[in-house]
Amino acid sequence: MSAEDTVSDAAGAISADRFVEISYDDVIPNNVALGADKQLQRALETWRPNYLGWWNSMGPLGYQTSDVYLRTAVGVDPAGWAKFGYVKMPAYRWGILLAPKVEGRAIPFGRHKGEPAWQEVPGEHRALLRRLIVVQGDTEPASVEQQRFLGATAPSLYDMRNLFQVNVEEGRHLWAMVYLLVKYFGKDGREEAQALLERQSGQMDNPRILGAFNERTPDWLSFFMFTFFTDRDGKMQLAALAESGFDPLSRTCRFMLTEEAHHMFVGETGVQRTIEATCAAMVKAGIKDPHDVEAVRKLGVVDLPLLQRKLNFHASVTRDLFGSEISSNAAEAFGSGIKGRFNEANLKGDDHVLTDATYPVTRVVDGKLVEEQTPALRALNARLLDDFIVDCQGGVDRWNKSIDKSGVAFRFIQPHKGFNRRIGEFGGKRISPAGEALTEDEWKAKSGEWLPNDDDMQFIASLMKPCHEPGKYTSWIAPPRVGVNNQPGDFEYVKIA
Ligand code: BYC
Repeated sequence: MSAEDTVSDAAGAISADRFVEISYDDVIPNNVALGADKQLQRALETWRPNYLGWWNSMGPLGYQTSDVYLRTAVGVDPAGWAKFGYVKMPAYRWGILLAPKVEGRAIPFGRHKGEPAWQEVPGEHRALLRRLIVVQGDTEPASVEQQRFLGATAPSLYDMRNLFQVNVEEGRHLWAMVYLLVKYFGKDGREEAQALLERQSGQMDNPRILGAFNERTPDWLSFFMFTFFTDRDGKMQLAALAESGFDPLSRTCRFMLTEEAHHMFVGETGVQRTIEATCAAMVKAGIKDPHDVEAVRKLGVVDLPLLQRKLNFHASVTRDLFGSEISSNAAEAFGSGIKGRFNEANLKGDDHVLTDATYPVTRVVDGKLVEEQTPALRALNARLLDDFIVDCQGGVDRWNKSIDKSGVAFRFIQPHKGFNRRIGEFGGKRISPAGEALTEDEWKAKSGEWLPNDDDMQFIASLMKPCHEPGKYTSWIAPPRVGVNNQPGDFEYVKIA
C-alpha cells in the first residue's frame, strides 16, 4: 500500500462520518465541489504537474522517497480537521479547503461596510485584489525554497518531520491562492499561477516579490526564528485578509490560519528548546555569565547573546514585510473592503470606516524619533505592525520565563521597530535596538554586536550536525515535551529511505 493510499483511506474513513464535505476521490482533494466545475478542474489539473515539477526541483532536497509522519487536512472542523499518517512528500494530498460559508456575512469595514460580502470579484477592485492574492501566494513557495536544504542537518527526526510538515502546508497554501487566481481571474489568473512557480527565492533575474523571502534560511536557528517571526507575519496578514469583503478569500484565509498556528509553534518551541539546552549546559558546567561566550560555545550550545542577535535580525527583516507604515495602497485596500485590520470585525470603539480617525506613527524628523498622529486610513500598515510586535512579545516572554527558571541572568528584548529597517519610515535610517537615531559611523561601530556577524554564522554552521536516530537530539537543542500527536519519545518520525 502506498503512502498516498494510507492517507486517502484514512480520510475516506473519516469522511464517512464527520467530514462528508471533503472529496478525496478527486485528484485534487477539495471542499469546493471542484467536480461540478469542469473548466476550473481542468485548469487546476493542468497546473498540478507543473506544481509537482516545482516541488521536485525546488522543494526539500532529499527525503522525497522517505515515509514522513505528516498530518493532512481532511476537514475544516476545528475539532478534528487533520489526520496523521506516514506519507511520501510528493504523494501528499494537497487540497483546496475553505472554511465554511457564514450565511448572510456582510462586509465588515470600508466604503462598502454593511453590504453583502462579495461571492464574485468586484470589477472595480479586481486589480488590487489580484495583486494581494499574488503577493500572498508568492510567499508560500518562497519559504519552501528558502528551507530546501535544511533536511540534511536536522537536529532530530522530530524536527525534520516538523520542517517537512511546514513545507507541505506552505505548498497547500500556494494551492489555496492558486485556486482563487484560477477560479476568479480567468486567463490573467492562470498566468499568475504559473508565474508563482517561476519566480525563485534569491534569484537575481526573477526573485520572490517581498524582501524577506529572498533571504537565505541557512541553518535551523534561522528556520526557528523564521517560523516564529515571519510565519507570524503570515498570521497577521492572513487575519487581515480573512476580514475581506471578497468572501472566497476570507474563507480561504480563515482555514489557512489553522495551519499557520502550527508553524509558529514549531518556531517558538524550537527557540525555546535551544534556550533550554543552553541554560541546562551552562548550569551543569557552573557557568554563570551568559556573556562568557567562549566557555558557553565550548559546550556545543548556542550562547544567549547570539540568539538575541538572531532575534534582532529576523524581527527586523520580518517587520519590513508590513510595507510602509504610511501607505496609500493599504488605505485603498481597506477603503475598498479588500483587506481589514487584525481582528477587524471584533474591534470595538470605531466606525470601521476610519474617515476621521487618527493613529500614532513613529517617524524620524530632523534626526529624531517622534510620534505623529496620522490619518488612521493611511496608517494601517503601522497599526498591523504594532499588533504584530505585541503578538511576538507573548513568545519572547515565554522564552524569558524559561531562562529565569534555569537561574541564568539574561533577558531577550525585541529591538525598537526602527532597528535595521529597509522599508518604510525607518528605511535606510540608522536606529539602535534601544531606539536611538545613530550616525552611519556609530552604526558601523556597533552593528556587529546587534546583528549576527560572520563569526556567529560560522559557529552556528559548525553546530549543524544531523541527528537521525529516533529519540536522539543534537547537543544544542532539548527534546520536546510531547511528541507529535502524542507519539512516544523514540518514535521514528521519518523513515529515511
Ligand atoms: N519587499 O505602500 P507599500 C506569509 C512594495 S507572510 C519588497 O509600502 P503595501 C508567510 C509593495 O508591494 C504574509 N517590496 O505597502 C510567512 C508595493 O509595490 P507595488 C504575506 C515591498 O502595498 C512565512 C510598494 O512596495 N502576505 O504568508 O501596503 C512562510 C509600496 O508598498 C515590501 C501579505 O503580505 C517588501 N518587504 O503593503 C510562508 C499579504 N513591502 O504594489 C508564508 C498581501 C512593500 O507598488 N500583501 N513592498 O508594486 C499585502 O498586503 C501588501 O502587499 C504588503 C505591502 C503588506 C506586503
